Amino acid sequence: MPEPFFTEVPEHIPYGGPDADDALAFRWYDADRVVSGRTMAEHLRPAVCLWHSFAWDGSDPFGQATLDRPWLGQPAVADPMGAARGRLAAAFEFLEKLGTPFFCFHDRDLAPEGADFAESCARLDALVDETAEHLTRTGIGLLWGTANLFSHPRYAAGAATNPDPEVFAYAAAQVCHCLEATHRLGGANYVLWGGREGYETLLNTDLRRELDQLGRFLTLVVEHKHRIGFPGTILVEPKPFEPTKHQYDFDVAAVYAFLQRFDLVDEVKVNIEVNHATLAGHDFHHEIAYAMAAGIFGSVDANAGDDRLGWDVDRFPGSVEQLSLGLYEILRGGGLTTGGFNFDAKLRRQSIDRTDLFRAHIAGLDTLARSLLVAAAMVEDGSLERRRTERYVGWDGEEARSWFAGNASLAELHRRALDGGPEPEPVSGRQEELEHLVARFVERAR
Ligand code: XUL
Ligand code: CO
Repeated sequence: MPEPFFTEVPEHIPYGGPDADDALAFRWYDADRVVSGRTMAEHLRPAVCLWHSFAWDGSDPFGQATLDRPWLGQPAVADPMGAARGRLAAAFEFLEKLGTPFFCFHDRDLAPEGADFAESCARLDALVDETAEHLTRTGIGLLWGTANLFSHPRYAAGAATNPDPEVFAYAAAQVCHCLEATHRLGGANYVLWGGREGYETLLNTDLRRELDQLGRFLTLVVEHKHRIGFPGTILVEPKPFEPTKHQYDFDVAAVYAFLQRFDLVDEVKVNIEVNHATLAGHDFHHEIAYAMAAGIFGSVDANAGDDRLGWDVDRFPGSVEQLSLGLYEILRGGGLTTGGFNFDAKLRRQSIDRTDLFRAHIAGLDTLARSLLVAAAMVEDGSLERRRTERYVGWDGEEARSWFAGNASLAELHRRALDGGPEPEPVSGRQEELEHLVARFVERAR
């Protein structure tokens, strides 16, 4: 076994309860606590992402690396595979100590790109074998795998939507390999986030063609999933922009329309990221509710943003109210199936202590757990549901039901109004009361 990396952290982060003062203890996340018939871990299926936590060095567009990640930088140049193994060992030490049931990765978070495609595959395979050993030893599972189709310069103009078919073919080969790796590791889902599937300017972009390419690409992925017998869910992660000016998977509604056009609604679901919802001008609550209504909800990326920054900071989730409302929709829809809650907990550039990574994840998991308590209480209490249902009670009447079923034409409804049909009476939406009610659940969650 390699030397421990997180030497200031005990073997296991304990559950200390809401009044715990210890920064390295959970106050709300108690993995085995049963809430509405399932344990917290079963409800949330939380996952640590390797990307920003282990494969990012703290550099930003204005400055160099600040974080203590001994497997990046010079060590990665001198001995890329040794460095990658060191990183994987540190990641699993972290996962075991934190006690989360899942992790997730981009292919390039596990293994560095090689001199050619064959070497990249061989490197990934070697690290996947090593990951499989870590999974057997620890009992940790894989929530999802994904291919990084956005960092390498070949993808600057997109992967599936690139004007050059050779890039399309290269990306297809990379996804093929990563999907098989995800399958080998028992992954519950496979994610496609189209970071560069979009455009910088319409002046050089054939929008229609690029969308068709994206549809063809996703269809190939779905076909391959069935060919290899991957039982997991294929997930698309919407995001409106960044890094590209406009991304085709803009929000849940755009993805839903796209899936319908390419006849993929029954094959693909969405991975909804909290801050991507905000960037698209929506509430997280909206994106979850929309996906639920469309029957394409799959999983959550709980990365949060900053209220005043219009870009993606991928930090740990910190708002109980925001997550409670999303979780409320998920629970009233029956809860998660193959999905989970992943988050990056991308640190601020000044958070240079190794232990900061634990603090961020503990805080994020506590936010998720507390939100789960709030959401479960709202579902069990039932008064929000009742009030929503009551608002539509008029539609239970026989006449209204027949209109809904299509048994009235526009002209017949016109005639009905002329013949003295009743003047509708406005009623209060009672929004203040509802918001006050939600506040009560947030206050009382224990
Ligand atoms: C980028 C992002 C990614 C996806 C996976 O904004 O959210 O981490 O979750 O590629
Ligand atoms: Co994400």
